[in-house]
Amino acid sequence: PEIYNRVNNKSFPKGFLWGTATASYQVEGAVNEDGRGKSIWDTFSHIPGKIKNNENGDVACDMYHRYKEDIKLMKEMNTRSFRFSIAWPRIFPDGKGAPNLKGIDFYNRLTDELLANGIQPFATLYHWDLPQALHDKYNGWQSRETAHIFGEYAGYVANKLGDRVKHFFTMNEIRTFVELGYGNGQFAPGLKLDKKALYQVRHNAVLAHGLAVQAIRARTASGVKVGIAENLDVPVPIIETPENIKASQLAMREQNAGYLSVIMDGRYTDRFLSNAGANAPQFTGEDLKIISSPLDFVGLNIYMPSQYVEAANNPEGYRFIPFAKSQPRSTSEWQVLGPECLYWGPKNAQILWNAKEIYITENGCSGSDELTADGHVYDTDRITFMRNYLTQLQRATADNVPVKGYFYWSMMDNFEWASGYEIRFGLFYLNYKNLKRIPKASAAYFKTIALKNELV
Ligand code: GBH
Repeated sequence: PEIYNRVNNKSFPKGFLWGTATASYQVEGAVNEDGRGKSIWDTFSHIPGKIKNNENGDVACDMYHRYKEDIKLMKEMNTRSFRFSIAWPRIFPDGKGAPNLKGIDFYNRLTDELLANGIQPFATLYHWDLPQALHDKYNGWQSRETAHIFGEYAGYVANKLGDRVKHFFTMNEIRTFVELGYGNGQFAPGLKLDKKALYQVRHNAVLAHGLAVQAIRARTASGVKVGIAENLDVPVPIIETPENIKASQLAMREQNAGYLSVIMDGRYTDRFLSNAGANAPQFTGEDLKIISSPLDFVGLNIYMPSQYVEAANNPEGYRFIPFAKSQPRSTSEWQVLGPECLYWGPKNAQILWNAKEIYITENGCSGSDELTADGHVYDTDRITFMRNYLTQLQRATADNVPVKGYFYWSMMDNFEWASGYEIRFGLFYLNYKNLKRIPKASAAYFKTIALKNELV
């Protein structure tokens, strides 16, 4: 009977927010305009061999100049929210000190244009473009000083935009920029730190998040909401028995111990600290209070199950099950497909952390996306992906999990970090020769869902 209800109730809650997401370095371009400083991604992407085909974000989608046209496309697609990020080096070219007013002016214009078109702005303060000056002077996230400077920057921006932007995310995916930027060197700044130094970077980054939450609250009027957009590892119960569901919850807390768990729980788990041993970060009780400053909402970036999991008679209480070789995948090497993560991620976030307001801040897949001679992109794979994943999200909302909105990643194809422009996630196809935006078949699909507020 439960399954019968599930397939027949297709609607999302009233007021559910449909939107798309982007990030500054991936879409803006205009890297030398209006006083923007350099970020670690400008440096990194210009080092030969770091990025597929040695591409970079110098021009990207040129959204810096084309945002009005893009906002029209968002509106036509029936999306009523847009998640973008603010480039720290546009605001503070050296990371701190005197603000660059032309930088803040760009985000003022972007915000005003969104609101004039009935689209709610959701602003992320850090999507990985750390000012190069802070890397040079303080070793970036290796120092606590950077965490404090981030707090000041976040407070400044929220103060300037908070009369119109009502939702701020401190950071996007701490896990990703720390592990890939400072652990395996695939992302900027390209470091491979030893274990101890890496634990300290993780800690400094979550501390920076907490300091930003406090600064935003101190410098905005009530009505401004603060959260984070974190890359949640979602262990999915292989079979949905009560024992396996319990195991998925134990596993989820541990898999996110250095990130969302410490932010939501205000403590590192015993297992996290014992695994770290002598490499554990230096921190104080006061740090933990700052890190766990209460949030108004939680943003979850969910693309895949981290693993499948089952209950086990071992000290952990769970065991991971490896993906089958033939598990469906996208064109991104890392992306295994398993739609149930869009149910279990928010569901277990509600159970573990009592989350009262959840947004899916990113979800999407990359595809082969070929432009036909007559100008179409028939991305049937992406439509199938969305239908499967959104079915699980709808199931979560029907189960009273407080998911308030969904942002597809991404509004358009863009600079996919170390994969350059080869990997495409967009609802709009980017023709990089002339920068034209071409709606894919999935854009029409999303438009229908957003209009009806139900699965189609
Ligand atoms: C998001 O990360 C980002 O927020 C966004 O900027 C990006 O464009 C989008 O996804 C699509 O990738 O190479 O095996 O070490 C998604 C989570 C985490 C996926 C890091 C890729 C690298 C795995 N990402 N992961 S691996």
